[in-house]
Amino acid sequence: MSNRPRSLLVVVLALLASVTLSGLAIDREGVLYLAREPGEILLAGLNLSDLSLRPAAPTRQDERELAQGVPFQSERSFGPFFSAASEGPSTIDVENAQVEVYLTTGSQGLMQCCAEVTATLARERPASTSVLAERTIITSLGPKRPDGSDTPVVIAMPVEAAAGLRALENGDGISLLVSVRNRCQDQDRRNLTLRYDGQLFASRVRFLAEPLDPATSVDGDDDGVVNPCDNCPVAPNPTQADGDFNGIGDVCEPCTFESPVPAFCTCIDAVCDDDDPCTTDSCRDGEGCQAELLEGLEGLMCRVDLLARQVNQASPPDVTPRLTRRRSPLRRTAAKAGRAVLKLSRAIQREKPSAKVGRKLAKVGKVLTSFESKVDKLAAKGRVDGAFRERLLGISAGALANVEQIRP
Ligand SMILES: [Ca+2]
Ligand SMILES: [Ca+2]
Ligand SMILES: [Ca+2]
Repeated sequence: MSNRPRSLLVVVLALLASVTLSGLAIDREGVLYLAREPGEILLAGLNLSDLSLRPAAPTRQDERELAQGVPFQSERSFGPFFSAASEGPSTIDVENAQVEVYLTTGSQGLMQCCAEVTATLARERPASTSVLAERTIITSLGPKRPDGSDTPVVIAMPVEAAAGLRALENGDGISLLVSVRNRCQDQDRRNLTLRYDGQLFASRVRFLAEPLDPATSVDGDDDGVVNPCDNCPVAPNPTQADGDFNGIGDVCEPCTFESPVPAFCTCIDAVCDDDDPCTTDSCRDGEGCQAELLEGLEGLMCRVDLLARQVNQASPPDVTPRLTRRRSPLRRTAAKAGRAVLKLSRAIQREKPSAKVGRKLAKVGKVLTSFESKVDKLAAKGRVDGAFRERLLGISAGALANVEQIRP
């Protein structure tokens, strides 16, 4: 007998052995290890392969290396790894799969947050391959660690295939394909190795009834970018948009009053201060920083107080030197407004008749109006700067609006 028919016979025998010995039913939580046992050929669908997925941890170490490396922007795959064919009808009724694979680069090939790893789980049937679950994540890959402390790439994925696709008939199997795209901006080719030995580097697929706790996940916000690579690990942002290129994703950028689009900032750690003491500043999700005007008596007191401070602290070029004197008409009128507001608030506090409150209110209005006309006249003579005039009139207008709100 020549060598060739004998080897064919070995394949056929191994094939029969695998079909009859290794059943497969993922109807509960379970693990399938990536493995390659020499001399053993598996059948799944019409696929013959020595790369297998098996319930028992492999007994020997093995690894696959992509000999040609992965060029920039290209994708290369490990596998598929095939399970043995099922021996009868069963259903994959778990909702979650987690692929854990020990991937490393060559000694110089660190891929810092630029390895796009895709895991694809499929049902293999003689006439068709149906995807059961697929997920891509952005992560880092580095060289093998000399002390063996490598950690696996973990890809958690819901099993979203329709019920019909989850049914395994006699002879169906499962496959896993692991693909890596090189997105590293240095554009260097990367050598990649996938290890699977069942012990230190137990590359495997876990089927889970419940997803793992997101808090312990390597991708806490489940957006496909692992925490150390995510420019906003607390909020899903698969595109990693970062409008101002500061390394903080838009969705993590604390809101400010200057944030151009409130949707692209977050209230977490936001410091909202519009530099106006007469507003209440707060941050609202989806709206960003918001300033609410103080209203009524509270607003009036705040604005008249602010007016006096502005005038008292004014210095050239806002006003001419003469207007910085203590007895300047602006300072006197502002002080008068302050006194009028104080009398008004006392009248309100002491619940004086509304006619009396009305008179105090009218007085405040009159003083404010006269303040405005003084500001206008001084500005016309060039003694008050245009921008400073605007500021003072803005505050006064706010105060007059508060007068209207208080009117009994
Ligand atoms: Ca993430
Ligand atoms: Ca994120
Ligand atoms: Ca940013």
